[in-house]
Amino acid sequence: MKNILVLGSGGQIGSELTLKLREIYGAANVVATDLNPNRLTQQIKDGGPCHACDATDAKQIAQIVADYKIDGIYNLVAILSATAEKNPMLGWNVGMGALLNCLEVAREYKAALFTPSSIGAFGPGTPLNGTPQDTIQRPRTIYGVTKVTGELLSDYYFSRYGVDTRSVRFPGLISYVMPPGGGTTDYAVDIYYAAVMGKKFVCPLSKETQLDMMYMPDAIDAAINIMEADADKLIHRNSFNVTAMHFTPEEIYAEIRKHKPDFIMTYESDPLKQAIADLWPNWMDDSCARKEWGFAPKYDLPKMTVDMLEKLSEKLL
Ligand code: NAD
Ligand code: AKB
Repeated sequence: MKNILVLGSGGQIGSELTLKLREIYGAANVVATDLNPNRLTQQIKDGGPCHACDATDAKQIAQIVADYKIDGIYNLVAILSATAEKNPMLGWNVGMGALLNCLEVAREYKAALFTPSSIGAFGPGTPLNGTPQDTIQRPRTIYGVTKVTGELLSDYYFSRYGVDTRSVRFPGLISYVMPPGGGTTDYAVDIYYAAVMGKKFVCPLSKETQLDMMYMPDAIDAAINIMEADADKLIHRNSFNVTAMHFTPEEIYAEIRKHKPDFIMTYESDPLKQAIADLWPNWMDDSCARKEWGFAPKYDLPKMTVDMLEKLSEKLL
C-alpha cells in the first residue's frame, strides 16, 4: 500500500493507528477522516491530510479515494456493542453502511480493505474456552450480527471480485490515548483512569467474567502486519482470532493494586453489559494468526499495567 485512507480516525483505534501509519508510509500519504472532524487529535490535524467524511455516503469515500489515489483503506467505523444494543438500527446502519460502501469503493478503485471484527462475533453455541478460528458464530447482539455479516461480506468480495479484504477479531482494547466508545470491555480502560485519579471504581461486570484483551500497541501492529502479510500464506482472511491476554475484573484489580495498594474496586452489575460479556469467549485460540502471518503480541497484563499507570499519570496528574 502507498496511499492510505483511514475512516474513523477520531476513535479509540484510529487516533493511534493513523499516527503509526503516517510514520511508516509517510505523513502526506495517510488521509485521516471522521464523521466528526472535531474528534481528530491536534497531532493528527497538524500532521497530514484530514477531511470530514461520512462513511455511510459512498460518494464521499470515493471522492477522497480518487483524489488521493488511495490503494488501502482502514475502515474503523462502527457503533460498539453496548451503544449499538441500545439503538440496534443505528448499529446496523452505521456498521453495514460503512462496510458496504468501503467494499464497493475498494472494488472499483482496486484498494485493499481492513475492517476489524470482534470477539462480539461469537455467541451461544461457541466454545468459550480456546474458541477456535473456525467455529459456531450465532451472536445475539446487533453488534455481533454486523460483525459476522461483515466477515462474510468481506470474504465474499474477495472470492467474487478479488478485493484484498483482510481483518482480525479484536478483543477488548486498552489504551491511555483515547477513551473507548461505548463497548462492553470499556471497564478495563476505565479502571486504570480511576486508579490513577485516586477514585473508587465500580465495576459493571461480575468478578468472574473473563474476557480476551489486548494493549493498543499490539492491536496497531496487528492491523498493520495483517495488511502487509504475504497473501500466499493466508489460508483465512476475514477474520483472524487475535488475543494477547485474558483476565477477570478480580485479576486486573489485583494487578493494579500491586502498584496502587489503596485502590478500591466494588461491583454493581450493568445487566446489558453482563449479558453481552457472558456470551463472549473466555479466551480465543489465535494460533492461525500466529502461523499464517506471524502475529506475536508483546504485552501481557503486568507489562501493560506498568505502562498504562505510567502514561496515564503523565497525562492526568
Ligand atoms: P470508536 O467508537 O472509538 O471510533 C469510531 C469512530 O468512527 C469515531 O471517531 C466516530 O466519530 C466515527 N464514526 C462514526 N460514524 C461514522 C460515520 N458514519 N462516518 C465516519 N466516521 C464515523 O471505535 P474503535 O474502538 O476505534 O473501533 C474501531 C473498529 O474496531 C470498529 O469496527 C470496532 O467494532 C472494532 N473493534 C474495537 C474494539 C475496541 O475494544 N475498541 C474491539 C474489537 C473491535
Ligand atoms: C466492545 O466491547 O464492544 C468492543 C469489542 C470487544 O468489540 N470493545
